[in-house]
Amino acid sequence: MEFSRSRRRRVLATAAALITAVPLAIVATMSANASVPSTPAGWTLQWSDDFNGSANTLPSSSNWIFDTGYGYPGGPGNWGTGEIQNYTTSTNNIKLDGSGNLRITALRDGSGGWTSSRIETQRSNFRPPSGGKLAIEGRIQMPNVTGQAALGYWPAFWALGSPYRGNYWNWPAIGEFDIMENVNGINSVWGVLHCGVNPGGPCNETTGIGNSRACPGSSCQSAFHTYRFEWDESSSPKAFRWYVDGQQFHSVTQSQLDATTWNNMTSHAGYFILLNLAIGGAFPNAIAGFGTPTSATASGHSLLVDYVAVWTSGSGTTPPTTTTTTNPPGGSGWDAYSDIQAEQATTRSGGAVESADGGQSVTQLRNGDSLRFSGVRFGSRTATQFVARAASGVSGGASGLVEVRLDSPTATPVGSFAIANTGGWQSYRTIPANIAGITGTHDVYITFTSGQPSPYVSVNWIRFGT
Ligand SMILES: [Ca+2]
Repeated sequence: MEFSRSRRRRVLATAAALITAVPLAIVATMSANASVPSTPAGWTLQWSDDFNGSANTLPSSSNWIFDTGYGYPGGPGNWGTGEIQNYTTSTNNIKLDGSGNLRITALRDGSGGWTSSRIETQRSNFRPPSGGKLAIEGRIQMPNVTGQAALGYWPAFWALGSPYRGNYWNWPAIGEFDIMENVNGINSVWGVLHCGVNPGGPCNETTGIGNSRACPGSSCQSAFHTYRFEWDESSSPKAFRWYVDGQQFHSVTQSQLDATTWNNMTSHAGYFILLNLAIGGAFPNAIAGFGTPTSATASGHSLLVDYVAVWTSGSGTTPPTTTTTTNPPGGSGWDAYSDIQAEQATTRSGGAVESADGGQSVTQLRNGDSLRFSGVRFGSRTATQFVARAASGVSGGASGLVEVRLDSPTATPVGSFAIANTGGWQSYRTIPANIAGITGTHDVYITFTSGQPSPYVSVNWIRFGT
């Protein structure tokens, strides 16, 4: 989704001329709702959304985060791509159609500005089990508009590495899988890997390593097609593969990339999935050869998504190992306003318990690790501060986030702080962070997110303040 693909201009200059009209009857037939396919033997359904809600309602906020405006807070402007639209949560731009589909619509307002929508999964840990496979699949009809009226339309179904969330400046090292992209109403699907460094690097940024092809049978615009991405850790070499309607059209293998690049995008907690309909930006401009949209671009066309589903196969376990204890002893939960010892976490995923800082700490925590404390009592007072006793000896200018989430390891963090080298692994500091107000009793998850794979923090204890 990111940045320009100017090298493709030559390949596609004649593609638009090949698009032919499709009878409306076929469109109606192909628009019929399907369901998430049954799970094949050997696979496990990890997550899905069939978009089966009532007409004119928003998609589930349990499944999706709504991205709004012109960029992430603190992130690059125009979402890093030059796209011009304002993303909203209006049902004029995003809604369920009542027939089992999500509908994202791009609209031009009276002053020439555009609105549209973009969503991303709450979950950000989609990855294969060790030695297994991950499949991300969506059944999608691109906006049914072609030619001059389609200039600037840029629908996308894609995934970003979880460390991007909350950081926004670690692209492309954290990895990006473009499962389906399309611009300007051309009958073509692009599949692209972004990785490494920008510009240039092993993924030839900002172009990425990509391929494209026409949709099988009916055009991409006139009918639903199934777009699928697989991450295969069972093959040798390990591989990424892209499919449309079951036909593979692109692959990238581990042997094409250096070990650091591969590890940086495959060793973190996993990926989150995005759906959006952009207007304008580097990619459609490069393919058109001029700025888009234009006065000929037609308002009101929609990206339709029947379902998105994620499966895994393989029985391997995903590191890090998880340790579950019965802490706190007696099961009575913790007082949020007293020290909560990290090594007593109800569930510890990653790290190691070692003597440190006059007691015990969970040391060597890295991206994707977490600590869960079951039943932390905040009571009727409102906690507005999070404090952690932490140390870091990470080298090379690396850093990471220590995040607080409530009741789910994938909930949006209520607060966080960044930590870099504190002067050594034994140099503990008491570090505060502001948090959204908390009352009541919650399972508290401390999650660790970084754009690099090395351990970057040890934690002795945490507590909350008012
Ligand atoms: Ca559906």
